[in-house]
Amino acid sequence: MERTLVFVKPDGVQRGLIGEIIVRLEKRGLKLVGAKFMAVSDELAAEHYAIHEGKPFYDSLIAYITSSPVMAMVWAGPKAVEAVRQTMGATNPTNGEPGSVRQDLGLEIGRNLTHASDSVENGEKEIALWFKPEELVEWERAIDAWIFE
Ligand code: IDP
Ligand code: MG
Repeated sequence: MERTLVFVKPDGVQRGLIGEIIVRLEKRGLKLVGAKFMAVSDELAAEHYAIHEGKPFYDSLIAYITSSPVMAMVWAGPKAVEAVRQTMGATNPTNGEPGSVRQDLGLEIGRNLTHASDSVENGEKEIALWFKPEELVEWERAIDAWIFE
């Protein structure tokens, strides 16, 4: 089953929105397979956002993500990468995706509440960067047959 890395960014944690964001992913039918509440080191931030190095927003992005703890999670499901990106919405919250986390709960691109992997390949790389294999849980969910055809 496809997996994706999600984290509730420091603004989501400070605003008390961890639960709200988890509820949306749970209700969608996605399955939680890993979670940890953690501080992000400068090294992890730099590795995770290496692709954005040199961009005008890079320094403020690193400062933002390391400013306060995050809630990191791995979610699984059919087309989990696409489904989670959809639930989170556009990178810029005002780019209009009503019903999405970022549009419903946010206003600014530099305070857009969540991260979600953008491809299956990057998802697996990010999961390996953020989680040790033993931190991921393989489990049977009793309702799976009612969500996964
Ligand atoms: P994504 O999170 O939707 O995948 P990316 O383009 O990968 O978006 O950018 C990573 C993160 O960098 C964004 O979620 C946002 O926090 C921040 N970011 C991207 N573009 C800008 C910008 O133009 N100004 C400020 N922050 C930005
Ligand atoms: Mg991205």
